[in-house]
Amino acid sequence: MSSGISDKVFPALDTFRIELPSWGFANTGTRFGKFIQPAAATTTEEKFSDAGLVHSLTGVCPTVALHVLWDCPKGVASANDIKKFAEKYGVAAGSINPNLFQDQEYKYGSFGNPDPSVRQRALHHARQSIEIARLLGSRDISFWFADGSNYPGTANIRQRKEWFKEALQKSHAALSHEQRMLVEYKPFEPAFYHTDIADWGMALLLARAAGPLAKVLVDTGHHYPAQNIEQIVAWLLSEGMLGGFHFNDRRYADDDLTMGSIDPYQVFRIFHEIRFFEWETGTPADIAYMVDQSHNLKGKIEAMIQTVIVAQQLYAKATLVDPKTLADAQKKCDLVRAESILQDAFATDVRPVIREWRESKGLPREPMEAFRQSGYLERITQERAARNSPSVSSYA
Ligand code: RM4
Ligand code: MN
Ligand code: MN
Repeated sequence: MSSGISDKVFPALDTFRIELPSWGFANTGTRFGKFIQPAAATTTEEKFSDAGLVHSLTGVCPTVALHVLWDCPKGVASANDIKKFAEKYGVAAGSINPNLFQDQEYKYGSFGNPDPSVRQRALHHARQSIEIARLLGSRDISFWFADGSNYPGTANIRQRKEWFKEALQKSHAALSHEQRMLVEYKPFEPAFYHTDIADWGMALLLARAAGPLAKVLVDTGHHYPAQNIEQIVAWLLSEGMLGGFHFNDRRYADDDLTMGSIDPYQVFRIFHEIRFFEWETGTPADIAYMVDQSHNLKGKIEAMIQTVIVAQQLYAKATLVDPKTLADAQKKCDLVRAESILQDAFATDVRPVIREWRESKGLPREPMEAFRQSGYLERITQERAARNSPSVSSYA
């Protein structure tokens, strides 16, 4: 491997971290059915165990995102158990995701519900989630809302926007200074006529209104087909408002497929915009990279290892873009040269240098192989099969 490549890739991989979602290890499905996996995690502890294993094999996933309703059944009182799991399995609690969509009360919305008592209940849950995050030392509280409506005329869109603003401001007031609030958007589903926070512009306005610790979260699956996500990323960066990502891939809607499985060039272009911003400004972008995937058919742990491997590859490729040469080509409107810089970087096989990087860190050169040889899957399949036969623990 030419030392030119490793000079760029090694330091980038040294800092690249990606957070795994607890729900990615549990049984999930579609609204048409759930296919149970005998090895799926059935408890929060098992999710930590699986996430810890992925981290031990890849070295780049030190935190696991938690969904309050699914992972903190005792609410704030669950924090102690979680600290123990974190200690035992070597992965810390990461972003805390309030659940403002699954309870019956939220049928007509949470922060946007016309009933003030439901809005109050949602706010209480938001504050509890912030408290759980504080107890766990988690920085980010990541809000996603299912709020919206299915039919024209059934919701007061402007009024709901004001309710959202108010509740987000009140939630923001509960944050401590080291914490952040991330506001996620989604154009449709489960609501099919209007979603209260449908796109990045709405999320940006609400985050700005909420307060200085609020930023926008970009879930790559939450866009209309063909939308230019890297442009959204570039704009949010230039506004100082990009807080984090939920990575996944999609073909049609919010498909929650493996990152980079359908359009790896898209993810590469996102990473490139971030690195270009960092080069121009001389400051590292403060972005939480998180995975938000739900593998219904693939083995959960294998799919997660595959995700991490692909994420590293695409990030490593983005480091091969020489920003100075690119800036020069852009300035001169040398279109083919500028475009080729991206294409050449993307076409480079970075797998050998990543193997070298892993070796230099004492990590397995091939994490997937190491997982298959570890015997972990056989062990958990035996341990969990009986518990898994009837259970579906989340609906992500
Ligand atoms: C949503 C969104 C959220 C996730 C839920 C379960 O589509 O992506 O981030 O928490 O699904
Ligand atoms: Mn998401
Ligand atoms: Mn989603």
